[in-house]
Amino acid sequence: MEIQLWREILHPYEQAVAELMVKFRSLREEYRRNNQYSPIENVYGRVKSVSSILEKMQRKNVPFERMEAEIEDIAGIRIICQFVEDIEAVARVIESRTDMRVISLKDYLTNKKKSGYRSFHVIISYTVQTIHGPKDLLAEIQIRTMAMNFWATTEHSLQYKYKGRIPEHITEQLQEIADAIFTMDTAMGLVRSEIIDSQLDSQLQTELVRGILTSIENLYRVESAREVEKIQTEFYEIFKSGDLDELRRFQRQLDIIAEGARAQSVEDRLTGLDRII
Ligand code: 0O2
Repeated sequence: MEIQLWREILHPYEQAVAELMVKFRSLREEYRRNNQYSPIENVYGRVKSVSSILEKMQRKNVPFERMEAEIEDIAGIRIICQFVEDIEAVARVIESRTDMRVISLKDYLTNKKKSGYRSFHVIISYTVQTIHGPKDLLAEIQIRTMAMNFWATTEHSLQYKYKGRIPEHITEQLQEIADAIFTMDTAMGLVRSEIIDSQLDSQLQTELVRGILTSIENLYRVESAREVEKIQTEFYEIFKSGDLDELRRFQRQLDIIAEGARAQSVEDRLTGLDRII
């Protein structure tokens, strides 16, 4: 197969990876904007390299004409979660979407691989729009925790170093580490709600402060500098107290002041117009 042809074959996969990354990242942003906990912590994506595709085809005895049907991970998305419990939540989100169709699931969480590998894989069918019309292709979404990802990334680099023949004693150590990581992940699950509450509070504080600062900036246009300075000092005092309810109340108060100032400036303009007419 010529280089040019590979580029043509892989282009829709590049498009799919780019689109899917945008979709999953904006899902995460949407949760955060709504001050909800996001089961998605990070999203990565890649198109499999030609050499890796060829190696897999060789290993699995796949002819070129069956490549797109049988190599399911030419387009690969990796979704990283904080907690094991989030993995199922992400899988459910994927299943409920209308812009992708689940083809199969591989549960390496309950059935870890012999290597110690743990992850949840969802194979989807996804349609990209090309200049030749719509094209359906397969993509693999790997969902795992940060700790599982740490293990898999490290083990993957050893696979590369030892060309798939990692010495027995290292393999055993890796299996033990994988189990220790799973024990740690499970223990983290016990304090999940505590951690989520604290993260949501910090998220909320960031959003409130951002809103308040924008309101104060806007007030500079309609209020005297002295008045705005007073408001700013009050904001610093409330911020120092760390009281989120107070911050929320302060933001509402600022909204009311801004609304009043806006109404006043419209009235002033109308009065000015009256005078001209
Ligand atoms: P890359 O570089 O990530 O593309 P397989 O026969 O296991 O190679 P299969 O049957 O198509 O592949 O599906 P499977 O088992 O779900 O594996 C697909 C991908 O999962 C792999 O792609 C890896 O990314 C990951 N994976 C599976 N098993 C392991 C493992 O033991 N260790 C690590 N680190 N990753 C694993 P590729 O093509 O191997 O690699």
